[in-house]
Amino acid sequence: MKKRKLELAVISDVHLGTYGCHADELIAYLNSIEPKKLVLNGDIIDIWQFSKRYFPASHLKVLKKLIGMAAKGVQVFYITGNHDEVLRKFADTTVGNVTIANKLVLELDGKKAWIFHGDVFDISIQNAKWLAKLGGYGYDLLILLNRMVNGFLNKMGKERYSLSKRIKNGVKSAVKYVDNFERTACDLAIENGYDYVVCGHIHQPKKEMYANKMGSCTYLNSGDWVENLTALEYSFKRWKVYHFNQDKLSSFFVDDDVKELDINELFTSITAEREKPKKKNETISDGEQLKDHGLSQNGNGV
Ligand SMILES: [Mn+2]
Repeated sequence: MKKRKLELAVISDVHLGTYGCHADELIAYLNSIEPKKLVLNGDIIDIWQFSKRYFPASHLKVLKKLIGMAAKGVQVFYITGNHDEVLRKFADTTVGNVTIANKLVLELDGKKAWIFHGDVFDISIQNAKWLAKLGGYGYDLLILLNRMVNGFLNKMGKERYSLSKRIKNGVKSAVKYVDNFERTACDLAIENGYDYVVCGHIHQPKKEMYANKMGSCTYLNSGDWVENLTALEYSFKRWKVYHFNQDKLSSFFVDDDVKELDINELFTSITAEREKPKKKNETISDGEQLKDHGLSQNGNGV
């Protein structure tokens, strides 16, 4: 199987160690890609709900695969979420190719991507709005605030804040929350001059342009590997939401976004990274220029 070469892949909300996690599908996905960078955007290992009684071999295999990718030279960023917040102690630690962080800024073809899990908006999206304006400092304060509130709830014998609970409590409030989440993330991204804001947490895969009076940005959410089985992929200067259930047999296709690209640039970026000689007799359904360039290999159930 030919692996798809990507500049960057982002996954989040895998929830290893819980019954909902689709580990086999995730391994199949990870085996199908060859990213330069891999961002694990929070809630990868569900340490919060972790029990020794449930951690099947397939879940362990995911961890092994991730470590293997790092060992083979993939730059891996483990961004902490609320279900793996115990790792926040290790924020800004780098071991080999793996960096643990609470948030991340990546430069992608001259544009800035702001990447974080998104649970900082949990306790109060209103507080989040003004606190996060303090930049990196505000983000850390918000993490602290969330931890304090959850610690307090714990002491009071109440259950800690849970997004899935909130969703169960009513579709209407969940829709409102998601909408508020996305808008807050975008407003803050625009204010801080980021071109992309990349989150997880709410299990709602999305790629959408957002604009306000101050400017515009692209909102991206990598979804989850519990229900949606989705990832974000960045290559050829564009983002794509990858849906495992729909895209596994057509992992790369020429869509409108790609047609807008300079075709030579696309060609160069593919051939430059390709080690094996191209097959000549395969063709792609549309686009004369793409013929004989070996691009069709990508459309072949990779
Ligand atoms: Mn989360």
